[in-house]
Amino acid sequence: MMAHWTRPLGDRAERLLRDLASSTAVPGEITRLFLTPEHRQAIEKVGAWMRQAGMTTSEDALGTIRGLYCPPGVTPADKRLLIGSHIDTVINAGAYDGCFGVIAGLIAVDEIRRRKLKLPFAIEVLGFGDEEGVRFPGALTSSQAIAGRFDPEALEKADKQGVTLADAIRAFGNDPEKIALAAYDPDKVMAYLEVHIEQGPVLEYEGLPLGVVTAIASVTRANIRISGEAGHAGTVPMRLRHDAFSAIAELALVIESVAKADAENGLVGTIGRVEVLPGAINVIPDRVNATLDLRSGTDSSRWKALAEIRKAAREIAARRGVTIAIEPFHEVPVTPCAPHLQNAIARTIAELGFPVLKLPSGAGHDGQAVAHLTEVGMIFVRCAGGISHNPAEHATVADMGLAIEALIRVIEKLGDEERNRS
Ligand code: HGY
Ligand code: MN
Ligand code: MN
Repeated sequence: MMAHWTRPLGDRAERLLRDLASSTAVPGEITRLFLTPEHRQAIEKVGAWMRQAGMTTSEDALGTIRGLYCPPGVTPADKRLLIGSHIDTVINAGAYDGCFGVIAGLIAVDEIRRRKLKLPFAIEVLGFGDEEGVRFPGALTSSQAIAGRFDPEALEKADKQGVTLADAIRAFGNDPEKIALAAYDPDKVMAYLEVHIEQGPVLEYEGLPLGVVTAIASVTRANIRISGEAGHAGTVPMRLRHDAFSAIAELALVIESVAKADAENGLVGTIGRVEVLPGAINVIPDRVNATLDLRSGTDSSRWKALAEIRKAAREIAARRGVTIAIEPFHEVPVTPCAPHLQNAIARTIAELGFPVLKLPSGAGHDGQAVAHLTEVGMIFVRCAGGISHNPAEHATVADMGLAIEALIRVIEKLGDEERNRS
């Protein structure tokens, strides 16, 4: 019965998500990269929904849209609970990754206001714009900024069109000089909560709508640059070739076997992009630019895997007469979720009538950056087939309604904890 009662919350979320999905670079699919016109449109939509939910809105220098709600008796000078996720997407994305966490936050605030729930703190909902890190090298830049951890060197990094982050910020109507103002005072922040689809198959397999996240996996993102020797595809015998593509192909299989060998730590390795040059059908490739995404549930197993991959790369390079450079450009350690937040989420899921499952996140989240500012808690929502970063990504209205009700009840629990503390 409880699930039925929360369904209207999910219906509302679905409507807003469908609207948000239409802010895209490519009609018919969802592609919304950082600091693009479609990102601007999404900010306008989310800002309007936040204001309709009784929040006052602001936008920081990196385009994070913020909605602040002060319950009766609370002022903006008081401590605030942060709730957030991201509204940027990967290419040809699903409609729920990130966006549902922002929509869930604003609907939860509207419900808290409607139910006249008393809280001893303010709530600020944040819609980050660069969690995916698809347009510029690096990721989590907007959530790093609120945590006071933005790296100014990122401003000079360029996208594929050669536009630097600094220029993109200015073209977006903001001022890179003001990024430091985006940072919160840690003493004024209570905690950060993020609701996110699981992006994996576990909750669906266990038949559960919600889960408690224990930690967010560690990640290394690296560029792999290979240099060999171009040659005529018809005249150079195989034994005399220095084929850059054959080298990346061999290294890719090594990465796959290294990851498969450490499934217990949840090690995964992915080569998501390979550029083969010069790219002519009858020329032996002399250059390859590829990307490596390496993740694990422990930092030590990720470092060990990276060392094995580097060792194999040295052997392949020597044998094939090519050079192979593996250049990490983004590293995030394992991010644990705060035990007391896990506990509040677990008690809430049990209250809603479901078994409590605690699980790690293989996907990265803004919480990895916000963890440098405050304690982080995450609620996972079941998604169909565990599919994500794919237009087939889907969460049911029923599960989204339960997730929003759970978020509201966790906020209430944090209010009780805060009152008992003071
Ligand atoms: O790549 C990730 O794990 C996240 O979806 N950005
Ligand atoms: Mn996400
Ligand atoms: Mn994602």
